[in-house]
Amino acid sequence: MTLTQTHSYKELNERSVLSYLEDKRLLTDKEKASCKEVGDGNLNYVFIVKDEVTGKTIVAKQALPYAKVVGESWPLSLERARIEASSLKHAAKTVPDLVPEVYGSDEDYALTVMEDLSDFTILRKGLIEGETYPHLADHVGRFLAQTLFSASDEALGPVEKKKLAKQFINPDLCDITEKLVFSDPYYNADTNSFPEELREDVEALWQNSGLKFEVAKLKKKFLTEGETLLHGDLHTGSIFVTNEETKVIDPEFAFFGPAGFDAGAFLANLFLNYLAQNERQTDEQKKQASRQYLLKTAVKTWEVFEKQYRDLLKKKGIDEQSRTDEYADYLLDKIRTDAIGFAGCKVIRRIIGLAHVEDVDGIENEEGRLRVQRKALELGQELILKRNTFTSISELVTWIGGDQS
Ligand code: SR1
Ligand code: MG
Repeated sequence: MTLTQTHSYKELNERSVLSYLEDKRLLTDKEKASCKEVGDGNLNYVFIVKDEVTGKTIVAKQALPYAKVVGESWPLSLERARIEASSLKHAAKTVPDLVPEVYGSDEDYALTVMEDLSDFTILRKGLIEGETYPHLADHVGRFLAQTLFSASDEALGPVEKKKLAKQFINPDLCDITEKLVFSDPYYNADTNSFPEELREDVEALWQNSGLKFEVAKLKKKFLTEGETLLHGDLHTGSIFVTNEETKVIDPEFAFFGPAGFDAGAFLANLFLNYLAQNERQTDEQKKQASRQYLLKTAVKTWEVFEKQYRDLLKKKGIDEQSRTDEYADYLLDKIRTDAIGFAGCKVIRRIIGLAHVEDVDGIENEEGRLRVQRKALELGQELILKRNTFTSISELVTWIGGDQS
């Protein structure tokens, strides 16, 4: 449901969002409701609203016309709210259980009203605590297979795919990724942020022309290979979990890009947590258990993704050419190789670039934190440089487990 198109944009607050929702009949009575702004991301307001009459809670997410993490000096198009709502609705066609339900969206207000997931935990926070989630790999593997296949040329045919791709042109948010993931970490950019103690390691990376050439190739893929509709920012802060359920949120970076990009982001964040656990967890047994869980999750996610993607190609591939085993082998090799390279870029950006991750930055012991940051820089570079040498994610993970302990 599109709520309305009659107003122009106004930044909402905890009071005005209640009036808005009452006006749109998404709230019984604004005087009998409570609201809290809980957005801890980089770009948006997130209001949790409780209707005290029905007892129901909903989320109202509003995009700001600038990047909250930087300030008004970094303007951003509000189009991303429409893109996020459209992406959630698109994903709901194939994986309705894995995304929050959208109750309404308003392009003028850059607002999406959706299911409240307050009973869930942000995966990043859970993993930092050393929690494990039995269905995570199955769910993320299925999310990747279904969403990536459903918007591909092989599923839709080239004409329908291009019509869909037109709705997801997302220049501002792609520009953020292009800069923060593929460009800025590789030179002395103003946006970079890393401790002085890492300068030597970072400068060595800046001087590694072989690495920078490989990153340039991955950047070119990101810029030009519109293979399918991506989530665009699939880190562990974009996933909500319980023991039973998984919900992928926040697809405001959605666009048509290289199919390996989302898997790469997810793998990178598992690997960063894996490295961080070495310093976070003092109980040796618990440390090994959570690190094993992270590596197993990486492997299983890929296995689930690959199996389901192959099945989809075979059963739903639009033409004979896309249904052969040879073609599936070719495509999945490409997606895996790209995903490993993108994972490397995602690991490096979280150490050198503007936006870091709590898994690493929250390590209180400074020496321990620096050890993890150095290992992450090493791992990121190896993932990029060796991405063509791994024939499976299982092989990659065995190498990580042996080499990066
Ligand atoms: C300016 S936004 C910084 C980062 O936050 C988002 O989650 C994306 O990862 C983006 O790169
Ligand atoms: Mg986000």
